[in-house]
Amino acid sequence: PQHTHEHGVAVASARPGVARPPLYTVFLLNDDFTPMDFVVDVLMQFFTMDLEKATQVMLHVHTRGRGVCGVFTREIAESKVAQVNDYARLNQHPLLCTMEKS
Ligand code: TYC
Repeated sequence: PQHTHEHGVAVASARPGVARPPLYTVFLLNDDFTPMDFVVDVLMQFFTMDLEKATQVMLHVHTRGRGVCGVFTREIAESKVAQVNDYARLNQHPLLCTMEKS
């Protein structure tokens, strides 16, 4: 298939028939109750962001309503969504994590 070179140039794959899997974007949704530091912790723990990036994404979600946590294959995205929502509920916060096909 088409393959994207590291410099963004589209090149022909050396392995025809090897398809890239569909990708899914994982989002966090804003709410009025989940503490900001809990959201930052979630972004650092489940999406391997550093403190600065996690704070940036949390503030984006807080002001814009939702924000991107990352882009993954379906199984990984489903696992991230389930883990984050379970962890939020365990801590009695209404924080919601969702996914959409990219
Ligand atoms: N709006 C929340 C507050 O003011 C913070 C927050 C940010 C909640 C991001 C959820 O995904 C979220 N405490």
